[in-house]
Amino acid sequence: MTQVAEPEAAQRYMGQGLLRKEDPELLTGHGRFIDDIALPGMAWMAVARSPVAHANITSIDTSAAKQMPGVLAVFTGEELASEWAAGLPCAWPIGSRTLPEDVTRDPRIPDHWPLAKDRVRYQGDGVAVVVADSRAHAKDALEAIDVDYEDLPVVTDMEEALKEGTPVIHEHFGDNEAYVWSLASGEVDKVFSEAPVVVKERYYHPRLIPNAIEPRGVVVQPNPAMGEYTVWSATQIPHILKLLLALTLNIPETKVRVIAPEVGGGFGSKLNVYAEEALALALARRLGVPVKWVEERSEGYLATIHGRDVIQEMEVAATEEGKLLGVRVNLYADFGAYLQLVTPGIPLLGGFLYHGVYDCQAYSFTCTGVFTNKTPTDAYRGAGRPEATYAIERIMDALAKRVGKDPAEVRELNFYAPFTEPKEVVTGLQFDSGNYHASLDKAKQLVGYDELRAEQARRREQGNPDGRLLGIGISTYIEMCGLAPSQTLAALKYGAGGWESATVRCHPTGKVTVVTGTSPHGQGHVTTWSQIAADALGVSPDDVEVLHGDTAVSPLGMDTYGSRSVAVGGTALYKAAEKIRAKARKIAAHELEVAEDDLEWKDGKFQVAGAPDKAKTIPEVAFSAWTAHSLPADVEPGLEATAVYDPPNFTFPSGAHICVVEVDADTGLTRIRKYVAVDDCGTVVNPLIVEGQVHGGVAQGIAEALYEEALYDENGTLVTGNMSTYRIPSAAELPGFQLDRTETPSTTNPMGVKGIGEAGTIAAPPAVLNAVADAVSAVGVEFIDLPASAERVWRAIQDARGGSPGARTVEAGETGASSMTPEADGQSGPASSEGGVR
Ligand code: MCN
Repeated sequence: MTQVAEPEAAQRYMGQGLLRKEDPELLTGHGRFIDDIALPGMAWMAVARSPVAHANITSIDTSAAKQMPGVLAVFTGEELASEWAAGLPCAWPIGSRTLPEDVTRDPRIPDHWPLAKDRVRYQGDGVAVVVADSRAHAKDALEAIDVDYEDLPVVTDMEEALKEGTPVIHEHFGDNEAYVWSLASGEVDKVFSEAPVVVKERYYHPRLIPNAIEPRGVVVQPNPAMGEYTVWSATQIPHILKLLLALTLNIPETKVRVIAPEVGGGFGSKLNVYAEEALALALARRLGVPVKWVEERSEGYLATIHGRDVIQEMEVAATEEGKLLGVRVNLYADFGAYLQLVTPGIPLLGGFLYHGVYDCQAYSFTCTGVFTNKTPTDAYRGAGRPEATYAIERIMDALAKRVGKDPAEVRELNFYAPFTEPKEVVTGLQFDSGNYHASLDKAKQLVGYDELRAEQARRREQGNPDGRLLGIGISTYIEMCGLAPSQTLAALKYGAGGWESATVRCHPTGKVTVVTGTSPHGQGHVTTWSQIAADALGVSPDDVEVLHGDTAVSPLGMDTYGSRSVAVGGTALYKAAEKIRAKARKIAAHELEVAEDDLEWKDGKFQVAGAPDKAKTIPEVAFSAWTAHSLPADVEPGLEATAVYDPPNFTFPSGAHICVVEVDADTGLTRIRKYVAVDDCGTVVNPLIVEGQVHGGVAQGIAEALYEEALYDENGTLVTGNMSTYRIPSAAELPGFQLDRTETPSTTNPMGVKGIGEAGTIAAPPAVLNAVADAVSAVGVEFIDLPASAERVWRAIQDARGGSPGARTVEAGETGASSMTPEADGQSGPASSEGGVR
């Protein structure tokens, strides 16, 4: 366990797997979520949504709906137009970079109103809103709204969308290109033209639908006399939401309070400012009553952002030995119909990392963002980094195959040597610290890599008599989190800062309150923040209360996303505690009648050097600071401090995941036999919570690898619009994971911590796909892409074996998206053997 950087701090709780303080309330049903909120006189909101993907609205008749029982009001987009000072915000308009040859075009940000006014652009676009005395009455009234649509041609395929002559979704832009953004370093063309080995592959990363257990929801309570509003929202970002709702609705920011109560998961999907949040606030203002909306699951599949949906043309140049020379990436990102809060920036989060943990001299990345008639995409766990990791980790296997080496060997050949000081890499980033050999060594050892390869060779020699194909897949990933410093974010045109705040309040009874600007929604900040505070102040974690998620209680915050919270918010807390100790030291010295320098902070208290029985604890000092009976002349009463921390750099967690699969050659069904994850998130605050984060992340990554894919038909109808058609694995489909860690402390912050919240989701998909590809290579399959569903694998095997009636070839680079229906992909035939998959 790495020691806290503060040399005199006693470390007692950091590194311990304390049980989560959050859990008793949640497990006994006492957690208060949005749907638990009921206010006197509260009305319910329901949104009428377009059933078609692209159409002009020629008329909306709400007269019958207004007559329905319990209905208070019905409004169309036109009727609410005066409520908005601005459309729904896109806060990351990304900066323009012009490398090479003028291939950059700044993003076009379309107007995005909470309700469409004259045209709908995706199935689920809101067209009208009902407010009624109950949820059932509001829903019933939706049925009575009569909308006439004049259908327009629909574009769901991002490559089609870019072709000349394709219908344009936002006509005034002239075409469907949202932007082109590029980044280059080194002599890319020269490296590629001279390299003895060039490997090129094309990957499609499917569109994913987030499935947090709690759907989205919002309640707004107006105080008409004061012009004030309290907004409860199932959000990850109460602070950002408050600011942006105030701007969108032209309400003074000081009159809006946002509370994120218990939030049942978000995975990026609640990192947004949604139409329903703006609508509920506008309606509460207009009608003067509290307004509540809670999303239904199938509604959420249309109205909550989707993730991923990118085509990646990935190329690497290398020597005959497999030493990487250059990486060239051409990416197409399907943004759907509008740009949500940070949509344009998501590909950039991967754009700097397509070389992974491998040293190379030339790099080029170009991303073209595309509008289509689909739900907007935005941040979904990993956000850009799973895409980059997938591409580089898949192609490292292809490179290994090409140069005739083991995938582990090629990786080891290309790893950066271990480093403990920041290292500048080809994209200009400064990796904070890393030891990639150590995590792969450990993972190989844990999984029994050499034995598995020997077993694989043996089984192949015998012709795999049981029909089960053994595959081993490696993913040695890196990611970046805790985006900072704020000046760097400015250069990328990110609309907010990268800092975080914490306030520590030491009460006279010895109890401590920590107020944090982070907004946990499952990550356990109450527990880990208590551990950090306890060590820094010499108290028990049980004596620490952590307050979060309410802009009136913690006014200064940048919220929780991008695995930033411990590296930025945890460090802010660490720094606030340092301020407390600095003040407490003065008081303790005064009371003990010694010089400050004579005191040492040891075992959680100030002790007089050489006379340890003369000591003061922080609780004792807090009491003295409260009575203020005998304070030094220059010291104010009270023991409270705030720190706002803007880190000097990102943190770069990394690790090695190895997946072992057996693919049934007759059905295409993949069974994960073993999954080993060795992650390096620097110093660990709470190993139990870190393991939980990896568990959840890996499960999500396996789901992405084997099951999940949002599919649209040619009319732009989401055909995987509910949980029976969009396949989410249950625990039954997942193996036990074997987890371990290496610890390479970050140089970015004094605790040495790096993030862990997204690591599993980033690492797992290529580990699984490399394993499946390795398995089916034994029967001649050259390429397999996401998701490796039983049917897709079965068809690839049939094709490699020379075809079978009705077999559909899966080719390298097939986008596989819009033409496939769930019936055609995994709900029948071979995939029926998937049994428990919902
Ligand atoms: N931690 C630790 N030691 C470390 C790193 C982290 O003990 N070296 C602890 C932290 O103190 C914190 C937890 O692990 O309690 C996660 O910390 P961090 O990596 O900083 O991530 P965030 O708290 O910022 O969470 C965001 C991240 C993201 S981006 C997504 S998406 C995600 C995730 O967390 N969504 C989640 N994990 C989730 N977990 C749940 N249950 N629900 C979600 O929606």
